[in-house]
Amino acid sequence: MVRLEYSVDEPLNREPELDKLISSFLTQHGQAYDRNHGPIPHISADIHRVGIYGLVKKELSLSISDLQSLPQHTVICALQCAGNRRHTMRTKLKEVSGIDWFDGAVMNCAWTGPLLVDVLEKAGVDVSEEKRPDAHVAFSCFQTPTQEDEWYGASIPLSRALDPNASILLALEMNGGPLPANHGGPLRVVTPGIAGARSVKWLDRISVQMQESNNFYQRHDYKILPPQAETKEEADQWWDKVDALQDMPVNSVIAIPSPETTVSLDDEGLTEVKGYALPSGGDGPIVKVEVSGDEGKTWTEASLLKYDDSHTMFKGVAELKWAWALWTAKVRVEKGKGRRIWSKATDQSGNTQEKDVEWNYRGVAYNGYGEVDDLEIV
Ligand SMILES: Nc1nc2c(c(=O)[nH]1)N[C@H]1C(S)=C(S)[C@@H](COP(=O)(O)O)O[C@H]1N2
Ligand SMILES: [Mo]
Repeated sequence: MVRLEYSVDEPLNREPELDKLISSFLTQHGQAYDRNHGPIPHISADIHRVGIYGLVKKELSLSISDLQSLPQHTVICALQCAGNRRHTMRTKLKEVSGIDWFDGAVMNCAWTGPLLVDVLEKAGVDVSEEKRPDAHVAFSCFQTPTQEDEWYGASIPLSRALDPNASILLALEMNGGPLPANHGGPLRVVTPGIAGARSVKWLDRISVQMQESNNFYQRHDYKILPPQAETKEEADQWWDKVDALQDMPVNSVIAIPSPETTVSLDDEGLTEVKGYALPSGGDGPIVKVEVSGDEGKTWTEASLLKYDDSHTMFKGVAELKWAWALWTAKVRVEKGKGRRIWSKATDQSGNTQEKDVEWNYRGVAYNGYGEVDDLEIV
């Protein structure tokens, strides 16, 4: 029997303090958020296998050592819950349904394992060219029941899964060590640029199929419903009509200073602001972050911290297009109470944040300006 930690009733969901989160480019285990829809299974890597099924020429059952013997790739990418920043949507716009995430439901890690596309090619995708645009790759974990279903599952379009530039991994390692149980060990999917919900942990099965995963979390959650869906009953009319959320939007967050604190200006009348920024889907990296201490009248360009990988075990191995950018800026803010600072990120493809975004019932994909409120500037 697999040992379980936590329960369906009280799964482990937590996020780190923002100042700790941005203190290193690679998020260490222990500083990363946890998001679970059920208990955490502790699975032995010696006996775990993943099955590749569905529309493939040859079904496969691969052990962890089979996966280790395929070419290994390391990808540095952000993994973010679609509900990150939900608290801001809830407080600035109106009440939403879901865990009250602040701005810390994101981690930036180096993930290592075989590419999904290599494993799919090993099995041989058996879908005709004309059907490929409508096909999906579903990921399933049958280890434990979840709050809303008997299992956990998600899917992504087959076209994305087969794109060698999508860098989708079957991750066996996190930051150079074995994947910890709470982050999906011994095997999870990592879908760079795509909502964390699709990065299925404790992966049991990969299936090529013509329908999306029929798991609750693919079909009835993690979607940006239109604003007229205001109640659970109204939302129920919309789940089937709206596409599943895949790519996450460009975003930025201010980690320092903290809200409701007193901030003193330096000799030049400036204060230091720090945070992180995330590109939209595959449109990274982040190329610019701007910060305003006067509610958008003027903007100061932040410095993006350069990640020096020369002393790390990941030297030169990973491109940074999927990673977050850590940034720092000095901005002018008028002395007084109730001051606020904003941040605005732009990625390589020119996607940039707007001040406000439209409300949605589940409060997912919030990406209005990064904001820290209620500062007292002295
Ligand atoms: N099997 C399984 N995989 C899962 C989940 C889950 O509850 N069960 N949660 C998903 C969600 S919603 C997110 S945001 C990420 C969280 O990954 P983490 O717990 O490593 O932070 O895992 C995803 N994969
Ligand atoms: Mo999530």
